Amino acid sequence: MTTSTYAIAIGSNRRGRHGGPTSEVCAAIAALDGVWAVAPVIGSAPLGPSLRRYANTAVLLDSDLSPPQLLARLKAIERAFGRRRGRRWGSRVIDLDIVLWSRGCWSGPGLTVPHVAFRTRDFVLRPLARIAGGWRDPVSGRTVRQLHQLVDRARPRD
Ligand code: PH2
Ligand code: MG
Ligand code: MG
Repeated sequence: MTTSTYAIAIGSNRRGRHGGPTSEVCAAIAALDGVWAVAPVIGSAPLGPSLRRYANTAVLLDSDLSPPQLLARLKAIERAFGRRRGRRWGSRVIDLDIVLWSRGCWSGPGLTVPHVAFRTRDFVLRPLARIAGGWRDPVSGRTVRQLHQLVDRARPRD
């Protein structure tokens, strides 16, 4: 496959061998190939059962990999960082999610692109809007900036 661009959301709310969540996020960015834009790292209140706050950011990268090939690479990095599969949404050293792909939509076993829930998540959209505000979601037709404005208006402040 020829080169395409991906938006990847990154999150951590657990210490790992690199340090606290922000250090884990930065180490994960360094482990990714083809990164050409990095959003500021934000702190965010946990969505779901975990009690620990998250460090979140987003990056843009260019890759020759197909979405399932890139997903396999992201999972390998998660494993190398000591991520364990456990309770859904349990605390994690690192989480790497494919959010958008420059070729549009992909659907296969265990992977849907665009990410099924990114449109309602402030912790994905706020960083992503800083580096890809004009990227248009092929499903809703809204840009990342517009999607972020919609969730930001409804967001409880933390
Ligand atoms: N990721 C989750 C569940 N909840 N909450 C925040 N604030 N940030 C995350 O990255 C996050 C979450 C599942 O991937
Ligand atoms: Mg996630
Ligand atoms: Mg994930």
